[in-house]
Amino acid sequence: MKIYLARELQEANKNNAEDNRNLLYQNRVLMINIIGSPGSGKTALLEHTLKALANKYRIGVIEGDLYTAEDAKRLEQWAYQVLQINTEGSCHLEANYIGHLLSQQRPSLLSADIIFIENVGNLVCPAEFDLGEDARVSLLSVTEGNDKPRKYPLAFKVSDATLITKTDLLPYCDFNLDLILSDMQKINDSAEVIPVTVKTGEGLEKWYQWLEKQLDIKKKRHVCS
Ligand SMILES: Nc1nc2c(ncn2[C@@H]2O[C@H](COP(=O)(O)OP(=O)(O)OP(=O)(O)O)[C@@H](O)[C@H]2O)c(=O)[nH]1
Ligand SMILES: [Mg+2]
Repeated sequence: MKIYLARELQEANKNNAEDNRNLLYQNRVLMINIIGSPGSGKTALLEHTLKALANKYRIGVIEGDLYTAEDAKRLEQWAYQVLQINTEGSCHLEANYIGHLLSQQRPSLLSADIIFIENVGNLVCPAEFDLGEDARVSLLSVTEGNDKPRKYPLAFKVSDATLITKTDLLPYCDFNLDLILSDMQKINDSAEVIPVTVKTGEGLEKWYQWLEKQLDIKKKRHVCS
């Protein structure tokens, strides 16, 4: 019975994700779903990204959090709009939450150029739920240890890019970047892996270039259709 319900839930999520994808396509908005463990640096990355790109693009953010709006408050001064979803204890976002927000609660968010979703901090469940995004980005901080790609492969397998965060802490952590890069290659050889730190800004330019490439890909899809 449990297996049956889980399958039904996944099936419904898949349909809702497809509806979201169509809505985003019609409105020419790029949506990026950011996943990673609690504290891996998702909000810090968004703070820097918004600061760097908000004068060039209209950027909306959907913040997924169990109970608080603390991350949303950190971002609102740079964002076109920030919307908070509190899951009340659930460990991931689902496509119907995003669909409800975009089609009913706040359709004006669809006037953004980019919508970032910060998923609930968790390396397991968010990997299982497609939200209808154009691209998924996973974060792995150097403080989390060498074994995470092997222990939580799905998060990296379903990602279009992985950011290795907090690289300023590499001298103090037992983290082997070469080993991680080789494991990532085995799990998903098409995802770009970008080491970054918000402390010095090293690597962020490459991340912004990756984002702009996604905007170009989306634009070309419209031209070709
Ligand atoms: N040294 C260093 N610290 C960082 C970096 N990025 C983030 N941090 C710190 O890591 C902690 C967690 O960062 P957040 O951005 O809040 O992490 P998060 O992934 O959004 O966390 P949750 O939303 O709770 O899942 C904060 O104290 C940040 O200042 C970095 O590049 N270098
Ligand atoms: Mg956060």
